[in-house]
Amino acid sequence: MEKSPLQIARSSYQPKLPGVFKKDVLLVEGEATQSVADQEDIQKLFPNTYGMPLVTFKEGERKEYPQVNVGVILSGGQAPGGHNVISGLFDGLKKLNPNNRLFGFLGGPSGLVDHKYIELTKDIVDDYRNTGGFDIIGSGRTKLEETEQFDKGIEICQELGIKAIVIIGGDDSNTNACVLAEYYLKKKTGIQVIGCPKTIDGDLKNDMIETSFGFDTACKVYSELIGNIQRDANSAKKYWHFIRLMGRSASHITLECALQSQPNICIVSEEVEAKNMTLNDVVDYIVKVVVDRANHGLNFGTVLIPEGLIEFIPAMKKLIAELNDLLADNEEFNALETNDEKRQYVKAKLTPESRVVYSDLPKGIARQLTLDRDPHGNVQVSLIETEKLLIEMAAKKLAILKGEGVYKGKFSTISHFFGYEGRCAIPSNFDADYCYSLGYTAAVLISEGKTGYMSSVRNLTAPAEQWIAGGVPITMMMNMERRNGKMKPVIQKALVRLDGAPFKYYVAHRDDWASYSQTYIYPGPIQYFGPAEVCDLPTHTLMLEQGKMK
Ligand code: FBP
Repeated sequence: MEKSPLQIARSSYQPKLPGVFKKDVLLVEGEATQSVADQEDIQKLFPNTYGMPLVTFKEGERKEYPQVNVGVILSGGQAPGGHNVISGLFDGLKKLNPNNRLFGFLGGPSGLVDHKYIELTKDIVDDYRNTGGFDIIGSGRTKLEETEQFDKGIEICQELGIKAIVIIGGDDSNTNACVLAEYYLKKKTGIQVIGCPKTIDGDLKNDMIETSFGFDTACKVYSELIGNIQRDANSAKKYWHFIRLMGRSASHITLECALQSQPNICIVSEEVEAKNMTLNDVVDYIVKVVVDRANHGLNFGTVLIPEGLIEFIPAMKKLIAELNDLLADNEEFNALETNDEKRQYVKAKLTPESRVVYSDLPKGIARQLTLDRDPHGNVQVSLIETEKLLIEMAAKKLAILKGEGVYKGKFSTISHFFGYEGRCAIPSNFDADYCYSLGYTAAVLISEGKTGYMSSVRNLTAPAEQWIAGGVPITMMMNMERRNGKMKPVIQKALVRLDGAPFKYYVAHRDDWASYSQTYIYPGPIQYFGPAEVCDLPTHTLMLEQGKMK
């Protein structure tokens, strides 16, 4: 494998671990837990893994851990740091018992079902330390939900002597991890399942999981790009840049990038929903800022748009929910050949309210809403070009205002979508350390016989030495939600909280950022070598949430 000079230098970076792992550890059980909501339903569905205690570690005596073979799966979209979870897991397993072995299932959860795997040896792991991407074993979005799939998993685990599986994934994949853990306990297979919180989206978080890995690096990459665009905009003074950012539903990425770069406009989907705003209201806000700036001679600016926006506009949300139910396994619809036939079919089946909304959308956007769902039943929002829709609508309104003499500026636009650019970036120091710690913690949880837990590392705005490692029962994060037309137990998604410090900080500053005063920040590229205050900083979101930024 050919390597860049940075990759060579970076491969010798030794990620930091929570201080407790410098010594031998003792597992400490805390209080029994319950699910965030729908306790009765979740307990019924998970009789063996419900209510387990939180666990942490403290210094203990040296113990002999029995030899274990472990399998690891990377699941869902790439997020910077996945390779470090694997290297932390590998090093943790070897430290606890040098005869421990690690197998990687190839191409995501399907590797477990189809029995595709490799043994991850030191040579292989060493090649991927501190690198971005999931290419060490590949990833995939196969949903593990059928008992036949679980049974195929048992077969391969028995063949390879695997005693535990680590699933590195987002909320849906960790929901699957929990279902798998429950099934393996029920069947007394002795196979443990541990989850690790991954997703650039930042929406897998709660009191025990302060952030998902990859969020830090991805936001830093996008913020660098936004900063560069802002500097260009401020130099040329001729374009409005509409920048859509990944993040599926929650607006954490968009908000974090706004905190880092201070754009003129940032739309937060959760606020749009809470204020019951229509698409027109969102466009009116954009138009107001464009006109104000134009009145001060500034015909340029930046607008950040979360990719999930469309799903948060109440009327659109209702439409999408109807489409989700209508299109789930709908062979009749799938058999239709032309876009026009599909459009007519959908229109005939929608409620009158949603039919109006659907019919009013530009055809391209309406079609994007009926494209294939992902295996978890979600609309693939990354395919919906909301930034172009907003540009089109804003341009129309501005033309009217121009006709009325209210607006005299120029509205030249450029659209961008940042998502894939950041998902495989070389992990920042924060993600490199956090991921390595998550993997290492997973190894200890396995050796301590735990199953149905998510690896947890907390106190993340303190130096790594003071991070708190432990495990959280996955059932604790669950509630019941409607998916593919049925009620299902799933990990509750963490949306941007409007009473949270990051959003409040944004609200306190947004008028200033929107105005003619120059407030752009240019964050620059991630730094891997240099002073800690430049290289090791966590996200603004975490710092604001933990009172480390005012
Ligand atoms: P995960 O939830 O699996 O981490 O994926 C996140 C994400 O990057 C979203 O931000 C985006 O909407 C989606 O994946 C894109 O999916 P795909 O990789 O299948 O194009």
